[in-house]
Amino acid sequence: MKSYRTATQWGVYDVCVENGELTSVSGIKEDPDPSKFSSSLLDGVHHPTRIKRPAVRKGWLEDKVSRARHLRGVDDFVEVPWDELIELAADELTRVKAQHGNRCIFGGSYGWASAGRFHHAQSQLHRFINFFGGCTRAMNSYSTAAAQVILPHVVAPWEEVELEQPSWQELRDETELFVAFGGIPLRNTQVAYGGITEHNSSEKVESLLQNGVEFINVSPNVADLPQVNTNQHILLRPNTDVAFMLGVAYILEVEELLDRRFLSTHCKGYKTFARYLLGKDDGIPKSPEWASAITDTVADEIVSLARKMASKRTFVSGAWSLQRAHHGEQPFWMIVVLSSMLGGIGLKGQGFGFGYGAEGFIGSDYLRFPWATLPKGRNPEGFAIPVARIADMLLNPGDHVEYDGDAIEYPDIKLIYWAGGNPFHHHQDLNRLVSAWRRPDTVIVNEPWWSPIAKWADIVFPATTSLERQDICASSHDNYAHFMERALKPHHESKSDHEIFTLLASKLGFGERFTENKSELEWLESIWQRSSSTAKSLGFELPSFDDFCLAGSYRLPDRDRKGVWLSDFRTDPMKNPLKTPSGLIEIYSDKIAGFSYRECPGHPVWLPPIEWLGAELANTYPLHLLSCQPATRLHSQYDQAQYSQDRKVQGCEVLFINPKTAISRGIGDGDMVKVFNARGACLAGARYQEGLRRDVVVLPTGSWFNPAFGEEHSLELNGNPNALTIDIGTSELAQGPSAQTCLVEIEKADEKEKRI
Ligand SMILES: Nc1nc2c(c(=O)[nH]1)N[C@H]1C(S)=C(S)[C@@H](COP(=O)(O)OP(=O)(O)OC[C@H]3O[C@@H](n4cnc5c(=O)[nH]c(N)nc54)[C@H](O)[C@@H]3O)O[C@H]1N2
Ligand SMILES: Nc1nc2c(c(=O)[nH]1)N[C@H]1C(S)=C(S)[C@@H](COP(=O)(O)OP(=O)(O)OC[C@H]3O[C@@H](n4cnc5c(=O)[nH]c(N)nc54)[C@H](O)[C@@H]3O)O[C@H]1N2
Ligand SMILES: [Mo]
Repeated sequence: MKSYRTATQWGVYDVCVENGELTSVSGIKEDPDPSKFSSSLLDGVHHPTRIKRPAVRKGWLEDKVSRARHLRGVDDFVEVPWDELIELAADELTRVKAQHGNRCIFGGSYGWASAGRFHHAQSQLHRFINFFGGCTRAMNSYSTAAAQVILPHVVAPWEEVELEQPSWQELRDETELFVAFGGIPLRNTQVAYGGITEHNSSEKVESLLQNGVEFINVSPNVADLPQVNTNQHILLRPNTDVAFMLGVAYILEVEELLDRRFLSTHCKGYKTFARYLLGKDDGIPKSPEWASAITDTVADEIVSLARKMASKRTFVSGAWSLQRAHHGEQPFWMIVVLSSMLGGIGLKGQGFGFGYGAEGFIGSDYLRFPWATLPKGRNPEGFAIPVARIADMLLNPGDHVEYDGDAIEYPDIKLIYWAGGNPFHHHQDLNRLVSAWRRPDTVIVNEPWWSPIAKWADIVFPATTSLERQDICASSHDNYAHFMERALKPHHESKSDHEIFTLLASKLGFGERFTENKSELEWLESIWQRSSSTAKSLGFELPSFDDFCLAGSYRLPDRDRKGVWLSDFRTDPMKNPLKTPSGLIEIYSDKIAGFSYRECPGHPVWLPPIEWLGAELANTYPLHLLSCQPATRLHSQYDQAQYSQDRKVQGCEVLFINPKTAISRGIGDGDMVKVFNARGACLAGARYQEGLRRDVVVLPTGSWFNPAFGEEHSLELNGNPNALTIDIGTSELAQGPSAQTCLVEIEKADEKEKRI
């Protein structure tokens, strides 16, 4: 038996291996609270769903003209030797490039893949494809697309907000009142992009509670902050946070509880916004009564919360999910405006922040060290679409999409290459994606498992998992770097993404440019060397690469944080302007107003989403579906493993439902239900949950997409919420995903449906 160190995006683990099989997975001593689903590796890595050999879809191989595209997703695969499939893929890439140009290759390949700086699947793909002449890429993330576009206009670049916003320590010591829109769902802090060493978010929230910080959870679900008392929850309708905040802002304005000085010295456009707030032009004062009718909360509670917020050192946070909804730019903009009215921005423990409870690194105060990455070169095409507009692009070549002041023309995609992401997990309205996905001539995918993205491909290269290769885990928001050891032999004939692209690059004549003649270990060493030079320039030394490998882990120096985020700006906004056009907080943005967007005017506004509980459609589909992140896995990864499967109902994802809502439909705890709307339907297993609004149901994401008979508009059998969600952009500004804007109805599933 031998022990190896490995790292995942849900923690660092020591794994034991006996006779080529994993026998145990244990959290390392530095981690006080390892992820609950760490055991997934045990049976997940060598699961029967692993891809053993290169494979090609039958219809694609046999029908050279139409490629039997209508069978993509339901067809059989045949195994083909590596050299043959590499040749087929290289020939197809060459054909598409020659006939249609590189822009007709989509290499967006969004997704989380695995931890490790060298074997990062997208980086490997992008390096390969850049040398090949480039491709159409995707910009921004499903996580925070709307935030990434709105916040730089209003206050600061997203990276700055994410990494510089107040730390848990500061909030613990200085905050009196913490108002959390969307709560602080600790299940999500099990993971962090690129890796996480010390899971300590629950400890941190506990320390705030111990220190007497008062929390208010404004969310449709008490489970988003279960630590606090009943009277500290305000259960509002989903997607109505802006109306709620406007009601609060109205009281601040009319009761003169706002910091007019801060608004005039540090912000631009409050006067215009105040006209809207008071209803000067539209005749609708955004009063607590007005807000109460929209949000279905009590007007008096809005009034008293406003007074309390003005009288205490208040911090306002927003969960990322708030902006993953139609008009998702607005709640984040409004949080900045509300905090500006309170006037505490740049003071200790006050102001605003986002995503406390989104990932484990949020609120940490580690040194933000820019670790070196795999050099990816330049995309000669230099062209990208907003990430969540993929189905639109595939369906409407030649059309234009508005995005942040530009009109982007959709290319006519002929070939998709995906490595390290799963659009049949992450995209909305999967029935629509199915139609779109069948348009290109060819889909090539590198994947370890026969997960949905592999099943929906034509050419499938079996990829290794991180346990089958060596790597460095080092994330710019973690306080450690780890050497990831190779614990297992590659599964059957699988190869790392790097080896796959090396074979392709060699076939296409640029193998040496791609590999620089470096071995895996030499690449790791070069990443370490470049990081060492950066460390030197910042005044500290990394150990030698050999010493690092020997030790297994390296802890970065502590951060010497000077001052509070935005305190310089607060002290002197002229000397220390923000990176916004005016250098001030933009409550009104001339630039955004200049775009003349219907769905994103010049200051934050309440715009009813296309679907919500106040819409007429709620008469037909009376429940708001929230599809939060799963507690039992990372997205769709290791859904096949026992840990995730054991927490399902008859193999279906659990749908959380208020007992009263369930009983009124004759649904018992543990019953199978059908969730449906005009876009689709899926099965799920009902679980009663007190403390959830009666008109809201929650179905976590990540069940492997499994439409009955693989057909469009059929019943999805595993409980994937994206069979139901809507595929529209947040607005013309950011074009982010609107997953949280979705009405449905549910009924008890009949016996026939359960048997499919
Ligand atoms: N309804 C709804 N939908 C959502 C969301 C929501 O809130 N609601 N959230 C959205 C968000 S925030 C996100 S970030 C996305 C996440 O969506 P994704 O990041 O696309 O989901 P993952 O399941 O992590 O996909 C990773 C894929 O990479 C594969 N993989 C792992 N390691 C390797 C490797 O080394 N090489 C290769 N080639 N492949 C590998 C895995 O098997 C898996 O298929 O989902 C989005 N979708
Ligand atoms: N275990 C685990 N953790 C994860 C992930 C995972 O797959 N598994 N994925 C990671 C990723 S990629 C991301 S981007 C983050 C996402 O982090 P978040 O976006 O914060 O996560 P969600 O779970 O989608 O939503 C958090 C809560 O917001 C509430 N909410 C939803 N809509 C509304 C609304 O309109 N108003 C209000 N007030 N509240 C609302 C829901 O009740 C939900 O529980 O999570 C990360 N963490
Ligand atoms: Mo995300």
